Amino acid sequence: MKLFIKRMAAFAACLLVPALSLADHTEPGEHPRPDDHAPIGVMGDHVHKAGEWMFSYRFMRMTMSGNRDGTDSISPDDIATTAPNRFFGMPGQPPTLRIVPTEMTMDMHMFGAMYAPTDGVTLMLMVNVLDNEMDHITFAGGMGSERLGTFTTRSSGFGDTRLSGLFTLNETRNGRLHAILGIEAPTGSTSERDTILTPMGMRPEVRLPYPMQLGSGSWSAVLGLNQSWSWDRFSAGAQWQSLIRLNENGDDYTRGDEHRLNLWGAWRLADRVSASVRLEGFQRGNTDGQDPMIMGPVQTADPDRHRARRVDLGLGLNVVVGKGHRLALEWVKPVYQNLDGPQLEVDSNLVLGWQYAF
Ligand SMILES: [Cu+2]
Repeated sequence: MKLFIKRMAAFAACLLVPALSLADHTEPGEHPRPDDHAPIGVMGDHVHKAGEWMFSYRFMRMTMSGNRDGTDSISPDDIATTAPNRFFGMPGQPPTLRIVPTEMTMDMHMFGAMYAPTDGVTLMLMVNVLDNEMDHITFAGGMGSERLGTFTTRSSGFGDTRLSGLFTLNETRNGRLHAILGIEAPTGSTSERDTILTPMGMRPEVRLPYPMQLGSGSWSAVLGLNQSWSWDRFSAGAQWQSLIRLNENGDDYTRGDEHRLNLWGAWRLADRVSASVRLEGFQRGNTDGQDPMIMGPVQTADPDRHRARRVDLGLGLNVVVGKGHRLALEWVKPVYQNLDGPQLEVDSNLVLGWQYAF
């Protein structure tokens, strides 16, 4: 799978070079506005004209570092000595969390296709390839602050796949409102395994906790509304999008629903370049039910330690590089995080994207 990811990245790079060289062969006025599309971290923000196609590739790297309980930071030593283990009482389970995640990197390669059968309807398909890595500290035995060692778990492969329709509801000279209606299929694995280090010094291979799994295992509905406005040098948008789980998965649990509210503004700095500012409110619920194969003195194995509420600030750039080609970049940083913890907190999210419409 690592090789596959490298090949896809090389493929994307091969596409970027001709895209950039095309930039010199375009007449003024022949290309669309750079801010016709929202900041690259927003999905389903724009529609296409009848018969138009668009292909896109996004690379997203989310970095998580350090832990939080509510809005307060909590150290690994405090977690290991004070945070209760929900599995305590079962054979070999200590009273507190003796394995503490310290960092996580989530790389997502997102491949998208859009097609508009009519002016009022745009169809969108999104396929993800994920590459996750999580670092941990293992504390020795059932109590105390002595550290036994560290270990890293990894998982990679296809995530869940999303098919949605964007339906224009209202269009005025300066604005457009569309509905987002879709379905997410459970194509991502929920049974990834890797080797861990236990507080007793053993190294078994186990099913990884929920945040390291690649998919939700459930079918989900995608619902949303998107309003965009544009004026001469300025544009703005607002979007609500929710992911609602429709059924319990085959491993006896349902991941929490996700809700996002986005507001953005973009300024055209030049004919082909726009800069953007975005605020996103994000909420994810706890996991309902429990996978009987996931158990251990670690916060990630606890279904009641997944809830997150966050406000993120994003700074972005959109560039039109040639006829139909766009490059975009966005850097996103949380300004508020409230977690059912202890839980790893988001440090930053970087999104790079290429889009080609024809
Ligand atoms: Cu598109």
